[in-house]
Amino acid sequence: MKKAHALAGLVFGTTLLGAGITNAFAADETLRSLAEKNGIYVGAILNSQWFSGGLPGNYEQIHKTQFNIVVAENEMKFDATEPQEGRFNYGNGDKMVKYAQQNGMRVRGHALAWHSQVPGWVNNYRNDKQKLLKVLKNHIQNVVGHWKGKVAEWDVVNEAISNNEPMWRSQSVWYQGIGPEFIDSAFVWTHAVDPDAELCYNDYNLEQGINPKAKAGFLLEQVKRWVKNGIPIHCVGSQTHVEDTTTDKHFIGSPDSLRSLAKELAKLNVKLKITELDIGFKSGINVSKKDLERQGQTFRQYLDIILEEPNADTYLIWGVSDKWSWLGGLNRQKGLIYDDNLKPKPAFDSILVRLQTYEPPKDTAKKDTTVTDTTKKDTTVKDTTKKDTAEAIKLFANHGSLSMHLAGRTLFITGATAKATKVDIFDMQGRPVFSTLCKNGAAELDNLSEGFYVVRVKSGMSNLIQRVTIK
Ligand code: 9MR
Repeated sequence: MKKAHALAGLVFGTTLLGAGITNAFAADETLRSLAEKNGIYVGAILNSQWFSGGLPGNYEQIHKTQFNIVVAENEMKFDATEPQEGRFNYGNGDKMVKYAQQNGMRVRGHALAWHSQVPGWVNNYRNDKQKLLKVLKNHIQNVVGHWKGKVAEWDVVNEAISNNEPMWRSQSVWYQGIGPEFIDSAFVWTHAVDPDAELCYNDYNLEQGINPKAKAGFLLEQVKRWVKNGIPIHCVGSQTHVEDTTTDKHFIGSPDSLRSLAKELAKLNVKLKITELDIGFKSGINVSKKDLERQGQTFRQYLDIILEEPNADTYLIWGVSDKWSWLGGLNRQKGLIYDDNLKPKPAFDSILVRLQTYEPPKDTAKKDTTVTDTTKKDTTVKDTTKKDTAEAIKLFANHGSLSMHLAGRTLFITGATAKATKVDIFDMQGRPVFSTLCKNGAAELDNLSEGFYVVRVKSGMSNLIQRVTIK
């Protein structure tokens, strides 16, 4: 279309505004602003490289713009915080807590009692139950005490169930030396130090069904027992490290299975959180655009659990960019939502669009993440994130004054700063439908069938997203 036509159309388009565009969304939305609108937390770890300043500047900018919850990849683990007996090292953890406070983010603590990343000196006490009890208690008292009021939730116990059989993980130093009651004790000690913190049991392969032979089925029985016995457990963290498609029966899981776990936990007043999500492909295979779109749909299906289940509030991804991901060690690749160059992948779009299009059922109130008391009368959890959030978003979202108007099937764009403006159309599930470059202020949407869509217009650093009705 020639420029003169585009301008004429713009006036026309403006007069028709309202016929096509549903003003359901504000411009310049991020995962973070939309997460807050939906009353949930959406986050990603800070990769270990961040702590030593080894990441490009846009990594941090993306992180604080898009996410409202953070966890350290390795820096709050036992070996990092108590490398030598009784000598605590909080440097890296403090750095992350400061970053979170400055950017109005919630902090997750990971992890207190875990069989892995335990320093050698602990293993020396493998056969001394009394000493191991003292070691674990002292660790919890110091670490949780140090970050009391700053770390909003803890993975108190991580991966205590064996991988494929429904039983305790017998190789754990804590299990071997103390017995399964190390779990009960760890929760009680943590709660005693910080009664306001939300306390989780965290594990993987929990998306594989809740029958007694599956890991989640075994866990569910334990959670019932803990709740009955008054053990202060408030949440189950499902790590959700899954493979895009797999034929290995040990790894076949589904969002539906995880949803059924959420529903069972709701009966016990316990939350479900997705804490370490990645959806990898096998290493070495060629990953096509179609594969990445399917991956996006799986990300969206797991997000639906968090949006729709009243006792689910957190969607945390185990990394930002495929370039810095632990997945290679598992023979998987490309499991995150930004590519190696920190460009958003189709999975990012699926999540963004789903956060925009989700409408809670009419009779349900918006989720309130400020109230997280789920089990005990005395465990109300304070929310430390909300107040700075709006400010942080304003600070870091660098957007222009783009606007769009739809007239019939022509989309008119004003305020674009870059030479070419990219227009992406998604369906209401976040599936990409159509993309085009708009060079003269207008784009034709002739090929779309009637219905609701989400349009994203990108011009340089500016980003505008709106829902449209094509008639
Ligand atoms: O991403 C972490 C990686 O850098 C470490 O080398 C690894 C060591 O165990 O731990 C990774 O994080 C794990 C998390 O702490 C617990 N769940 C599984 C995660 C991926 O292995």
